[in-house]
Amino acid sequence: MAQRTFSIIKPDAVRKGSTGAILAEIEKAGFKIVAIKKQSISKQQAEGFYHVHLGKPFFKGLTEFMSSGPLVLLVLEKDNAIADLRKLMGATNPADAEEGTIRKKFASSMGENAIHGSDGEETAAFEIGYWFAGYELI
Ligand code: IDP
Ligand code: MG
Repeated sequence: MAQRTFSIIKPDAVRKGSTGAILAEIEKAGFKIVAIKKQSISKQQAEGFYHVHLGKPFFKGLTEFMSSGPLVLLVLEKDNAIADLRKLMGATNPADAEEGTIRKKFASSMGENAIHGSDGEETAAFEIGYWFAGYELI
Protein backbone atom coordinates (compact mmCIF):
# COMPACT_ATOMS: atom_id res chain seq x y z
CA MET A 1 0.00 0.00 0.00
CA ALA A 2 1.24 3.49 -0.81
CA GLN A 3 3.00 5.03 2.14
CA ARG A 4 4.44 8.50 2.71
CA THR A 5 7.81 9.41 4.11
CA PHE A 6 9.67 12.62 4.77
CA SER A 7 13.09 13.50 3.40
CA ILE A 8 15.54 16.39 3.39
CA ILE A 9 18.27 17.08 0.85
CA LYS A 10 20.72 18.52 3.38
CA PRO A 11 22.68 21.80 3.02
CA ASP A 12 25.95 20.08 1.97
CA ALA A 13 24.28 18.48 -1.05
CA VAL A 14 22.42 21.67 -2.00
CA ARG A 15 25.68 23.67 -1.74
CA LYS A 16 27.47 21.19 -4.01
CA GLY A 17 24.77 21.44 -6.67
CA SER A 18 23.59 17.84 -6.18
CA THR A 19 19.90 18.63 -5.66
CA GLY A 20 18.81 17.63 -9.17
CA ALA A 21 20.91 14.46 -9.23
CA ILE A 22 19.52 13.32 -5.87
CA LEU A 23 15.93 14.05 -6.94
CA ALA A 24 16.59 11.99 -10.07
CA GLU A 25 17.77 9.03 -7.94
CA ILE A 26 14.65 9.33 -5.81
CA GLU A 27 12.32 9.39 -8.82
CA LYS A 28 14.23 6.58 -10.55
CA ALA A 29 13.62 4.47 -7.45
CA GLY A 30 9.88 4.89 -7.95
CA PHE A 31 9.03 7.60 -5.41
CA LYS A 32 6.39 10.18 -6.27
CA ILE A 33 7.20 13.70 -5.06
CA VAL A 34 4.06 14.73 -3.14
CA ALA A 35 5.48 18.06 -1.93
CA ILE A 36 8.79 19.89 -2.27
CA LYS A 37 10.19 23.19 -1.02
CA LYS A 38 13.63 24.75 -0.86
CA GLN A 39 14.26 27.04 2.11
CA SER A 40 16.64 27.92 4.90
CA ILE A 41 15.71 26.94 8.44
CA SER A 42 16.62 28.51 11.80
CA LYS A 43 18.69 26.76 14.45
CA GLN A 44 15.57 26.65 16.63
CA GLN A 45 13.58 24.94 13.87
CA ALA A 46 16.41 22.40 13.44
CA GLU A 47 16.47 21.77 17.21
CA GLY A 48 12.72 21.08 17.22
CA PHE A 49 13.00 18.76 14.26
CA TYR A 50 15.87 16.77 15.82
CA HIS A 51 14.49 16.86 19.40
CA VAL A 52 15.02 13.07 19.74
CA HIS A 53 18.78 13.72 19.54
CA LEU A 54 18.77 16.43 22.25
CA GLY A 55 21.66 15.80 24.65
CA LYS A 56 23.75 13.78 22.19
CA PRO A 57 27.30 14.98 21.55
CA PHE A 58 26.58 15.74 17.87
CA PHE A 59 23.36 17.74 18.56
CA LYS A 60 24.95 21.20 18.43
CA GLY A 61 26.97 20.48 15.28
CA LEU A 62 23.98 18.83 13.61
CA THR A 63 21.57 21.71 14.25
CA GLU A 64 24.19 24.32 13.26
CA PHE A 65 24.87 22.42 10.04
CA MET A 66 21.17 22.02 9.19
CA SER A 67 20.66 25.79 9.62
CA SER A 68 23.84 26.70 7.69
CA GLY A 69 22.20 27.13 4.27
CA PRO A 70 19.25 26.23 2.09
CA LEU A 71 17.93 22.69 2.08
CA VAL A 72 15.12 20.87 0.27
CA LEU A 73 12.16 19.49 2.22
CA LEU A 74 10.31 16.59 0.58
CA VAL A 75 7.27 14.42 1.12
CA LEU A 76 7.62 11.20 -0.91
CA GLU A 77 5.17 8.40 -1.66
CA LYS A 78 5.43 4.81 -2.84
CA ASP A 79 4.72 1.31 -1.54
CA ASN A 80 6.99 0.69 1.47
CA ALA A 81 8.33 4.27 1.18
CA ILE A 82 9.86 4.53 4.66
CA ALA A 83 12.04 1.40 4.50
CA ASP A 84 12.79 1.80 0.79
CA LEU A 85 14.05 5.37 1.23
CA ARG A 86 16.30 4.31 4.14
CA LYS A 87 17.74 1.62 1.85
CA LEU A 88 18.26 4.09 -1.01
CA MET A 89 19.95 6.55 1.39
CA GLY A 90 22.54 4.11 2.73
CA ALA A 91 24.23 4.06 6.14
CA THR A 92 24.46 7.22 8.26
CA ASN A 93 28.24 7.19 7.89
CA PRO A 94 28.97 7.35 4.13
CA ALA A 95 32.14 5.29 4.73
CA ASP A 96 29.81 2.38 5.60
CA ALA A 97 27.21 3.09 2.89
CA GLU A 98 26.65 0.47 0.21
CA GLU A 99 27.61 1.06 -3.40
CA GLY A 100 24.84 2.77 -5.35
CA THR A 101 23.26 4.51 -2.34
CA ILE A 102 22.74 8.27 -2.19
CA ARG A 103 25.08 8.71 0.78
CA LYS A 104 27.79 6.65 -0.96
CA LYS A 105 27.50 8.87 -4.04
CA PHE A 106 26.90 12.29 -2.53
CA ALA A 107 27.85 12.41 1.18
CA SER A 108 31.25 13.43 2.48
CA SER A 109 31.10 12.67 6.22
CA MET A 110 28.93 11.40 9.08
CA GLY A 111 27.87 14.99 9.84
CA GLU A 112 27.44 16.17 6.26
CA ASN A 113 25.66 13.17 4.81
CA ALA A 114 23.50 14.63 2.04
CA ILE A 115 20.06 13.26 2.93
CA HIS A 116 17.60 12.63 5.76
CA GLY A 117 14.81 10.05 5.74
CA SER A 118 12.20 9.19 8.38
CA ASP A 119 12.99 6.00 10.31
CA GLY A 120 9.45 4.81 11.09
CA GLU A 121 5.72 5.49 10.69
CA GLU A 122 5.46 7.67 13.78
CA THR A 123 8.51 9.74 12.91
CA ALA A 124 7.30 10.14 9.32
CA ALA A 125 3.96 11.52 10.56
CA PHE A 126 5.69 13.92 12.99
CA GLU A 127 8.24 15.08 10.41
CA ILE A 128 5.73 15.64 7.58
CA GLY A 129 3.51 17.65 9.94
CA TYR A 130 6.48 19.62 11.28
CA TRP A 131 7.34 21.09 7.85
CA PHE A 132 4.16 20.87 5.75
CA ALA A 133 0.60 22.06 6.22
CA GLY A 134 -2.29 19.84 5.15
CA TYR A 135 -3.11 22.03 2.15
CA GLU A 136 0.40 21.46 0.77
CA LEU A 137 -0.09 17.69 0.70
CA ILE A 138 -3.13 17.30 -1.52
P1 IDP B 1 20.10 8.94 10.21
O1 IDP B 1 20.12 10.30 9.56
O2 IDP B 1 20.80 7.91 9.37
O3 IDP B 1 18.71 8.52 10.62
P2 IDP B 1 20.59 9.48 13.03
O4 IDP B 1 21.25 8.53 13.97
O5 IDP B 1 19.11 9.68 13.14
O6 IDP B 1 20.99 9.04 11.54
O7 IDP B 1 21.32 10.87 13.21
C1 IDP B 1 20.80 12.05 12.64
C2 IDP B 1 21.90 12.80 11.93
O8 IDP B 1 22.83 13.26 12.90
C3 IDP B 1 22.75 11.96 10.98
O9 IDP B 1 22.19 11.86 9.68
C4 IDP B 1 24.05 12.71 10.96
O10 IDP B 1 24.00 13.82 10.07
C5 IDP B 1 24.15 13.21 12.38
N1 IDP B 1 24.94 12.31 13.20
C6 IDP B 1 24.56 11.15 13.77
N2 IDP B 1 25.56 10.59 14.46
C7 IDP B 1 26.60 11.42 14.34
C8 IDP B 1 27.95 11.38 14.84
O11 IDP B 1 28.38 10.46 15.53
N3 IDP B 1 28.75 12.44 14.47
C9 IDP B 1 28.30 13.47 13.70
N4 IDP B 1 27.06 13.54 13.23
C10 IDP B 1 26.21 12.53 13.54
MG1 MG C 1 17.43 9.37 12.01
